[in-house]
Amino acid sequence: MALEEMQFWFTERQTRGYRIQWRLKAILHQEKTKFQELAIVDTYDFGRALLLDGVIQVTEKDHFIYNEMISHIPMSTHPQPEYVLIIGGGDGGALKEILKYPSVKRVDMVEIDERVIANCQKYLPNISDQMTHPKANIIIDDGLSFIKNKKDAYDVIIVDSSDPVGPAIQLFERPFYESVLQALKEDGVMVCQSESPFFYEDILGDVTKTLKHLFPIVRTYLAVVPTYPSGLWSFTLASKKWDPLQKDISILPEPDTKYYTRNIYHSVFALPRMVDDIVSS
Ligand code: SPD
Repeated sequence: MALEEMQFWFTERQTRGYRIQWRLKAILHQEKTKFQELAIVDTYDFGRALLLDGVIQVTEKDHFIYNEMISHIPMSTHPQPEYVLIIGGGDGGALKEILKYPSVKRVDMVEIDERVIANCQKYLPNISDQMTHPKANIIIDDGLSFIKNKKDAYDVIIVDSSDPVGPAIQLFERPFYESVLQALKEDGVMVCQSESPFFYEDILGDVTKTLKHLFPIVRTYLAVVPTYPSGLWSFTLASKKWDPLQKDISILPEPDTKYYTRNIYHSVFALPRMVDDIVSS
């Protein structure tokens, strides 16, 4: 047997015809939780990674790109974000970014699977280390049932979900977005991850259409996340009052980040034609 074949590879299925392979140093932990298959693996090129149902969610090497982009764009769009809700986000990466804003008084983070939190705290401490911050309020609950009872409660809501399969399906559907609308204050801003425009244009298109029915301002932006399929990743921001395209970037804060800067704040909304076609149709 050739040496290459004896090595230890994990295959992540993306579509019926496309898979990504990761060479692993070790599987550090594996369990079936109440909601999903969870694993923490140690990869050769991306460090440790969290997998849910066989899909990479976050890696030590590039987590900062996704977490900064899902957090700083909406946080900088709102002039004074004080009360923030994260739905999902059990690795704690988005929470860590949000806590960089001195205006924040409390961050509620609602994660359905307590095992995600426990394992990220144990195996990915560099990402999850702010979960014990005094302003962080960690709630183990289903995102949809939690948000249904909220009204005019949040300045910013971040939907940091896994792909729309398994427990995250409902976070891509209209009843959930209606509850988000109701839970936001009168000038609130929400953002969700809306998948790869390259592989999942139907998801990005559907999310955009649904949010345009509910919010006066809907903007798509992009980032390059190497560990997600195609690398090109979309986020959809919906706002009741503040339009990121009208923002004066000279007044934006410049938080301590590795990817986000206030100079890219506007540029990420400039869409390639193939993406613009998806969200304009
Ligand atoms: N294909 C994987 C996309 C995962 C996006 N969300 C990850 C959430 C990590 N907090």
